[in-house]
Amino acid sequence: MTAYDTDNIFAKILRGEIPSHRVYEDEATIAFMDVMPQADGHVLVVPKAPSRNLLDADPATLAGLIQVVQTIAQAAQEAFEADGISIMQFNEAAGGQSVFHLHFHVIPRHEGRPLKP
Ligand code: DGP
Repeated sequence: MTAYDTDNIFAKILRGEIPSHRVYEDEATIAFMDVMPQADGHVLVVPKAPSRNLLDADPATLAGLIQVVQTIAQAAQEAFEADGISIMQFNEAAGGQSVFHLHFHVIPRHEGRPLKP
């Protein structure tokens, strides 16, 4: 696998070099609004540890991360009165990944409302 690149956009957000609208932070994780939301309330949950994607993440990072994903999903469902929540996660360009720092998408969904392209 390609090595982790410390110049990726989420690494810059984690270092505070570019702004983001943060909605959650703890010692291991941040969550912020996606700049290209596919639906209202689209949040990205990002570990502070430098993993390129799911394939090279350590189990402890993943265990903590998925708990935050659940917390954000519950909050998003309530805040946006969602009928459902989509959790999405992509690995490598061929798998749909465009920012090469591990992240989960948390997207509130409503009946009859498709995702924006
Ligand atoms: P992907 O790697 O395909 O799982 O998606 C990356 C997501 O990151 C995409 O939905 C758009 C979002 N994104 C890209 N650049 C920025 C940025 O500078 N700020 C924020 N908040 N989101 C970004």
